[in-house]
Amino acid sequence: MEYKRILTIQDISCFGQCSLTVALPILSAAGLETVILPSAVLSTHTGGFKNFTFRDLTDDMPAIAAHWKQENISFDAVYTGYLGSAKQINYVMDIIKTLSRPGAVSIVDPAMADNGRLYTGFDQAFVEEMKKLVYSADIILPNITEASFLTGLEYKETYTEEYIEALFRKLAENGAKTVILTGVSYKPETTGVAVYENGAVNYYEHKRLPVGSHGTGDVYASAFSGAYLQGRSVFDAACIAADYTVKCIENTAGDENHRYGVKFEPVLPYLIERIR
Ligand code: PXL
Repeated sequence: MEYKRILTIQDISCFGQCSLTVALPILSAAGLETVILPSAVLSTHTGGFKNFTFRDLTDDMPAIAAHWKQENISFDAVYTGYLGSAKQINYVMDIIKTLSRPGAVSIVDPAMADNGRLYTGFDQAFVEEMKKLVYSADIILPNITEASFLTGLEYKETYTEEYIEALFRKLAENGAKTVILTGVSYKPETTGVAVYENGAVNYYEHKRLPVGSHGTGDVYASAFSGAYLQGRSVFDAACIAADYTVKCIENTAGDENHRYGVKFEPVLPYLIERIR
């Protein structure tokens, strides 16, 4: 396998098994040299914890990027997740533009919303900036809530294929290239992903576990990025990431004290085996 270097930009939630504490181990396990740029440092993630601390690192970004430029540090891929401020998104776009190697890929998870609502701390101004990053990226991984905020189409909890196709059409009209839409479910017992590539939509359906777990979007996007950068097709990487995420949820289900994240670490050998 080729040794590639990926930069991932997202927050450090010190406790809570999401964002960088998930992305760094998963990308490393995938065999990639993983460079991190923390967008913010929080004591915990914002889903279900009260009184979390939040240090925005927006103002550190230009100097970090300038130093990397001076050192001729560049990347085969940039993968972004939860970002700390609307202003930061311009810096992130500049980093992608100036520090990417020729042929590098940009992967954007617009981690800002779920279940029909924006995460605590985000507003419409943030969504407007996120649109610029999303529509300039090579591959995006929104969930249905994020796709509805990005397109302005109504959020629907139950829907048919027409709604999903309308989301893809609008995303593509606005400039999206390849889209992996997560959490697409037409039946109560299954869920899955819909992959839009070169104008065609393909589905990967798998069982739905009856527990909602935090951080699974980050597990999914990280596993996808690892598999894709190791040469899998977009669709294969989307399937591998889905199977790994299901295994992580299964490995956590039943532990009522562990609802803040998934126990993804013991299942890493499965992911490594699938990627190899
Ligand atoms: O998993 C997405 C995520 C990442 N980082 C922080 C979050 C969330 C989701 O709520 O709060 C800080």
